[in-house]
Amino acid sequence: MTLEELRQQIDELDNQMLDILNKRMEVVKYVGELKKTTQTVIYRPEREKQIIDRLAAMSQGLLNRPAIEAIYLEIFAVSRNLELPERIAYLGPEGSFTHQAAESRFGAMSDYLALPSIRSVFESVDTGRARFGIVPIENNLEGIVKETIDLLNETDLKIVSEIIIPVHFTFATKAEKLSDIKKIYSKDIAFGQCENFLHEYFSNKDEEFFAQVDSTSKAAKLAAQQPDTAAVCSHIAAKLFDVPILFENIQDSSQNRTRFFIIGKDFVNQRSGNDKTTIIAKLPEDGKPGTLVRFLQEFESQGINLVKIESRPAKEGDSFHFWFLMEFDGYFLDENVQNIMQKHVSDIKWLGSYVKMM
Ligand code: PRE
Repeated sequence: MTLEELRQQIDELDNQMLDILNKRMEVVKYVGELKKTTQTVIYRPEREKQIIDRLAAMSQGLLNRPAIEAIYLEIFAVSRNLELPERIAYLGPEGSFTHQAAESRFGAMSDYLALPSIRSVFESVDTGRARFGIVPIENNLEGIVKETIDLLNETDLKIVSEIIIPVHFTFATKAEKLSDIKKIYSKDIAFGQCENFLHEYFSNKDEEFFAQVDSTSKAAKLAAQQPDTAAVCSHIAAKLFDVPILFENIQDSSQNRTRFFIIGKDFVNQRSGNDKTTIIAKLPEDGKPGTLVRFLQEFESQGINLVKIESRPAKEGDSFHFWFLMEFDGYFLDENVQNIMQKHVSDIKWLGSYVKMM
């Protein structure tokens, strides 16, 4: 077959696809109208995951799960915008990993708001300036993001969903040769996570050669303005600021992943059957040893799989009081989860139950 003939086939298939997509959007519009009359929330992460799971399982062609996911997340983003345009706030600047996480879930079409701090993302959702906010919660090498946990404690916002993305760093520069580079910009954490690469190529450089800036996207912006410098930054930042990528995946560990929360106001997910719940527990300080152990044992006796526990200082008074962020498998209305939540009504703050992404 000739290229012309193959392209003709593609055109015919595209016509059919457009027709089907338009039909899908007609149905989505009705869903939107129905939701408006019943005042139901537009974004349903558990339903989106269910659709992707089903299609990935039945796909018999060349499209694998990541490909299906990439295509469908864009379709869902268009659908949601058709139902009701919703603004998404994220911890900026543009090109940050949080931006990458936001785009991975809300697609290229959404209305985004890049904000300078985690607190400002919480505030924008709380005041209704944005419907959802994206904030980092933990990195598997660096640990928990304390500011996010503290704000979940302080505010009444809920966790809508989690996003887990692999953290890949790139080395981007406008310089022709490595020997032309006078300075490398990046964030402290990024330098730390790419030590082996930097040591291999730039071991003879002094400390000033490695210039710390606030974010990896700022690093990319500076490297775009100064051709004799380089940036250790995200792929999305290098692309955004048009800095040629010289090396991809320069991080020490290929297991490097960051988990983000999508936060929302007055949001309750429906049960998906594969859920995780996050709570804050403030146990009464009765001075007797074993309060925490007894609390944890209740999870075991209810058959609940506890997956995370992080302690945070209560910052009250002058003694060492702590509260805990805890995560476990299950939905908040499951009977065994309710057994614990009812018993500890005044000790537990429920932060959300949402579909598990890993
Ligand atoms: C739809 C769109 C947005 C939701 O996040 C989930 C699914 C879709 O496009 O399939 C439709 C819809 O609004 C819904 O099923 O509730």
